[in-house]
Amino acid sequence: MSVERTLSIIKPDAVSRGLIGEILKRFESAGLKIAAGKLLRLTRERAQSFYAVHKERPFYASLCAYMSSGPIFVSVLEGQGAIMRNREIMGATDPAKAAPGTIRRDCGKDVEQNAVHGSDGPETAATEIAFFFRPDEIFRY
Ligand code: DAT
Ligand code: MG
Repeated sequence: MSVERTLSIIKPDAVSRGLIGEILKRFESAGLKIAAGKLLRLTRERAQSFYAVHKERPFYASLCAYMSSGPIFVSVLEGQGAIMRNREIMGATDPAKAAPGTIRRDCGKDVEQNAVHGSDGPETAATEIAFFFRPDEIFRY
């Protein structure tokens, strides 16, 4: 397995409940390094752009309203197989169906307010990292 980078977002529901530290600790405990990070708030338009792949889905408008409702913490995670490793730590999309010990099971509220986002493959990881970070903002370990 090669060293990969993936984009993580700690979503508004988790930031508002003071869970940034708890979630970053889980990434670090799993051996993922934080190569970049910042707190920001998306405009509605930026949220629509980030989730454009879902624009035909019934939950798209609600998702974009929610993702622009407050600050988010975006980070680049780096490590062996980081993309799938992060998805494992996150758990299934719906917190009620996520495995015990996963971030979504422990920190998510419902299928929309599910605490974290993680890139789902190498191409989306590259696109999503570039959506938030310039190359010089990403640390090279
Ligand atoms: P994931 O975030 O696990 O990659 P996804 O890409 O299918 O899941 O969906 C993106 C986000 O959209 C998800 O984190 C929360 C929201 N979402 C997905 N399915 C939903 C549903 N049935 N109702 C409401 N929001 C949903
Ligand atoms: Mg997805």
